[in-house]
Amino acid sequence: MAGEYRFSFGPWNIHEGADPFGPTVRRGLTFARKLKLYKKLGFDGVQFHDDDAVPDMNKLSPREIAAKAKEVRKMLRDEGLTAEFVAPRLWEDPRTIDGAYTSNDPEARQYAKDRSRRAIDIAVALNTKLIVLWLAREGTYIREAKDSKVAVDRLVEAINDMLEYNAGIKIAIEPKPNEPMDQAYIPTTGHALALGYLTKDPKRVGVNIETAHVILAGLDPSDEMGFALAYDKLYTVHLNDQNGLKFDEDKSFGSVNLRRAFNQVRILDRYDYGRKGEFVGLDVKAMRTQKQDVATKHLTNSRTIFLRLVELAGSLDESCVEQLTAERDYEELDMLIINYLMGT
Ligand code: 3MF
Ligand code: MG
Repeated sequence: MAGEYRFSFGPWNIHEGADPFGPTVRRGLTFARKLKLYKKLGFDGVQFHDDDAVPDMNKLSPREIAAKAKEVRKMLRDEGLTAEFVAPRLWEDPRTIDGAYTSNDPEARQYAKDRSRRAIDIAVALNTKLIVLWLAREGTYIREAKDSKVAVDRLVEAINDMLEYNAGIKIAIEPKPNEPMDQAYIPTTGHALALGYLTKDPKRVGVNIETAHVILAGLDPSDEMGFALAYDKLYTVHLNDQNGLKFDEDKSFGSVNLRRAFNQVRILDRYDYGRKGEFVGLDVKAMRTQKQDVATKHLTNSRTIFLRLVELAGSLDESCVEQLTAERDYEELDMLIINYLMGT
């Protein structure tokens, strides 16, 4: 299926380079300027946080929010772009310092539910059915601060509220084991899918698997993808790369471990990921050292590496793989793959 893939990224992937220890190092681009870059860079889909589409949405009424989002839909149409998903940004508000859906404060939980409904309104206006939930602050810094059983009940309650609010939406949970929290409640694909099965409509709850988040959990991204594919629950992906157990790096796809990237592409391609309209989503950041006029290379590089790996996955001598597998000569299989990726 090489060449049939459609790619997406979020406007936050073109960024100014601030990190926790230093200020911005590049000029910011307006959302409209960013949109103009998508097609040029080879991308058809736009991932949204709710307030990427409608800035300052907490100051607006539901009707005003929907009207603003419709303007964005027109901007997308003018550029020939599609909205892939909308994610409620629940982690920046003073009310959600100690969690949104799992906060100990009932007012904070209510805010999170209301804000999620507004994110759904925005998705409707942008003509997408997919909602992504990155559960950023749903966890703890210390174990005693929350009750982990109650936290899961509350997550189910919040997801049910969204599923009931709109019967057409699908929810992709984006698991991550830590950061910003010390321990997150939904750290892996298995947790996310199991959570989905506690809701009123498990048919509509799946996952967004991000490479770096899986690595932070000490797991293998292609195996996590296989797990979700077996459940028919891989609604989208956030491809990137990660150099070991540290903060979430969002490096270009395949830039740290080419073989690990190859195996992700191989499983996606083998099971026709994308055929039901799924996007190949990226969640990558340019290095802080990158200068202004070349600060989109992380996007084009990731896309190029993905497509190149699709070709490689497609022309791997599978009969050789099968034979070595049957013989259980995994040392030789190891060498076959390494030679293949080295182009020798
Ligand atoms: C954090 C992330 C997030 C989510 C995004 C969409 C800022 O580690 O990966 O990116 O992907 O909020 O859900
Ligand atoms: Mg992500």
